Amino acid sequence: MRTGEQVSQALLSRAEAVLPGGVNSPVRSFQAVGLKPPFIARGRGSRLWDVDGREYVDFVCSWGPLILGHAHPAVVEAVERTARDGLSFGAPTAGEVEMAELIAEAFPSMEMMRLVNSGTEAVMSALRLARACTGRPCIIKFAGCYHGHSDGMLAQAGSGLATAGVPASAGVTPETAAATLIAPYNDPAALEAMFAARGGEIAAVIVEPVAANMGLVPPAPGFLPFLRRLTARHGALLIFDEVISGFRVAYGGAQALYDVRPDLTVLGKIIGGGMPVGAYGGGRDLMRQVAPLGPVYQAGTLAGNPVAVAAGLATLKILRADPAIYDRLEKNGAALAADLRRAAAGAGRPVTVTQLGSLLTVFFTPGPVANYAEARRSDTALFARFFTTLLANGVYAPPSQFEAFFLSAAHEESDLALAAAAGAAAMRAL
Ligand code: KE4
Repeated sequence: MRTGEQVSQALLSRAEAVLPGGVNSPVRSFQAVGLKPPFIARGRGSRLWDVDGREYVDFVCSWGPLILGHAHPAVVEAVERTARDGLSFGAPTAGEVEMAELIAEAFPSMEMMRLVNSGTEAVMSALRLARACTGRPCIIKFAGCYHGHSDGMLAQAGSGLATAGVPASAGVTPETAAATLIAPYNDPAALEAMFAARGGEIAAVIVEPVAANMGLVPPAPGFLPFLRRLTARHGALLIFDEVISGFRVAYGGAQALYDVRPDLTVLGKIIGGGMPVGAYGGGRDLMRQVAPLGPVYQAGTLAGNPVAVAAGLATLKILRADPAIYDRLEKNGAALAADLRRAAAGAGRPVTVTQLGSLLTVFFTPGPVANYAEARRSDTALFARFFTTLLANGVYAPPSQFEAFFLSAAHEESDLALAAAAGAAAMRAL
């Protein structure tokens, strides 16, 4: 078996000639941790193998979709079986109906929905629908929350007390960004002030009900019910972006966990089981505004693709049949978080470890971490050194301080023990 990095490095050289940064999504470049990424050859259960034969315990799980672990036999079988009858028809199929019915059962707020190909596409469509239904132009998002790369969501806080967004990417126009207002997460007073100032222009508030794109930052007690009351009071829609939290923090997502009913929900990742599927949905009164019934256009060649839906359906059916999975995810997530806290304390390293179910983040700051400004106080150079030692010890963690570890149902005691030992070595080596 080859060791070292020869094959990965050769592939990266070729990749960099034809793909920006050698990758098809920026975070995969490992730029945030100052390393070259290993190219992955295969995965099974909780494990990954790179093209040079190195084995890892995987805590990225494709950034969330693989809650059952890699290459789950039932998921692979569903894909193989479906593909034998054809890959795509551009026509309605039974699988899409079954998928929508299953999601509607798990998420009662989603009486009607549309399947699309990614979380980005689902968010983009939900925002268009919110603007159409309210006749208002502005969207509130929270600093540190990520909702995919549609233009309006690539907006960041401007200078001073300005709440109107400024472009967070080249190619996004100032006018587009300015229609996105940026609020601090977990800050009711700031939201009240924004609605007092511009409530009549605000179509919706979009929120990660469990934030995981600034690292894991759970909602403060009462924050989500507050958002529900505030938006209802001002005639704005509440949109839960549950692309990560949906079917992860609970079978019914964060809206079940916190008992808050949004107007629209966005899903992705797990509902595709590793294949490209997104969804947005809500009350029938809203969703009937979507073409061909209503004036809000949204379409997609591969939306509801039979093979992708088969992978998602197989995944959701296993989760539905075994609710104990969520107890195990919480137990394992809490155990790993405790081990990492103990390792940091043993090394005299002040860190803040957040954990909720199968999600966790080690922030290299004394904390607290309740919003993006506080998350940004983390020492990203220390995180990069922590990450590097984990990787050298066979632990494939998310390559950024501002992402979350993902555990799967396939992670066993031995995986957690390996991660705890690697974490302790990494904390000592800082
Ligand atoms: P996609 O378009 O990547 O399917 O989904 C966008 C999206 C929307 N909403 C939330 C809450 C998300 O976390 C995401 C995508 N998540 C990132 C990881 N934090 C995907 C990884 C990547 O961009 O490569």
